[in-house]
Amino acid sequence: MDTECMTVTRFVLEEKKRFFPGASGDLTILLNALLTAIKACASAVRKAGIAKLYGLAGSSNTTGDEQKKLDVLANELFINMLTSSYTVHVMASEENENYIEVETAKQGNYVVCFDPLDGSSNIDCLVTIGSIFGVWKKPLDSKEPISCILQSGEKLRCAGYAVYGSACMLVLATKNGVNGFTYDPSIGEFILTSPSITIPRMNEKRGQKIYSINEGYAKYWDKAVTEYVRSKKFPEGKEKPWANRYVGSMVADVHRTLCYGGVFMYPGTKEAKNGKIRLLYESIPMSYIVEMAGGQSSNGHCSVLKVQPKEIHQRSPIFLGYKEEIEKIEKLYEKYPPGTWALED
Ligand code: AHM
Ligand code: MG
Repeated sequence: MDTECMTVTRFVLEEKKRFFPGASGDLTILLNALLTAIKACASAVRKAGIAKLYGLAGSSNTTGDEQKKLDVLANELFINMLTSSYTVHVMASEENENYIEVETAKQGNYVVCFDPLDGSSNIDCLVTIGSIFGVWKKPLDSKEPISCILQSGEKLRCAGYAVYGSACMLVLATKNGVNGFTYDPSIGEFILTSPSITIPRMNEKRGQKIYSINEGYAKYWDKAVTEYVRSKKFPEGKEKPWANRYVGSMVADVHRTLCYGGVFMYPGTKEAKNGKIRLLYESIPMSYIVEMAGGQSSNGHCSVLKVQPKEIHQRSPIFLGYKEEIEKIEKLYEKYPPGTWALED
């Protein structure tokens, strides 16, 4: 056993000492609260079948206790752990229509937006799911909770995701870099296993040629996306076609993109002009992580981090992965602006 192991708590504390020696330590406490929620989610995901956490919420078990669906449980864990950390002012969750303001006695100076359990359609069939979060500082001049929530990705302090896959990994990004910690259930700790993660370069050996998109919606794609995907399937000359991988859990698809390279896309379509992925607690944190790891994000026009959110549950088209490929997509959107459809009705 490694008696010198770098746990995520130790890592965060050491980062604080190195880069922010005068800081209050509140962000460290906040991250610890998130870790507790994530560990509890990881444990619930592992035993969901036997604990009867699958399916719809609202049913009762034999002793009359109310049983909570996995995503309801995850949401309560995130809200309760963050509230009791005394570091959060206001939060927003995919599961709550409105923002959640922490009671005055427990308020702190941070703002957290999260998707407690992303990939819900994959829960019941045991495919990888995850949790996503972004952490901002409460702006000094903001009086209204909503203006604390509606901040762009350029103002993020840190972001991360937990992937509940064949192992559980926490990927944490700050402006000092991106690091991956694998959960060791035998000691209940996340251990640094992937230090200083960078997205591979397309032409380097570990950089794979993978495009990731729900091809089932091809009928509704615009011309830019249609042209781009066609160029991956039918490349010119001797170039080989790219592989297609699509899990349908953003955390899993983005994690693969970070590890192997490629391009992940959830574009706007004729049916859903802004796509499906939510800006504040899905697109922005994931884009921040990918950009901090040397990749690029875009909404088809500019980096997702530059977009000023206007609503809590706002959706946005998203493209992320290899920089040069995202640039190609943006060029295609210049040629075929959004709303230029590939197929007539
Ligand atoms: P959810 O937050 O309701 O789980 O939806 C978000 C998920 C993403 O994880 C994933 O990328 C996307 O939905 C898949 O959607 P689709 O089935 O339309 O391809
Ligand atoms: Mg989600």
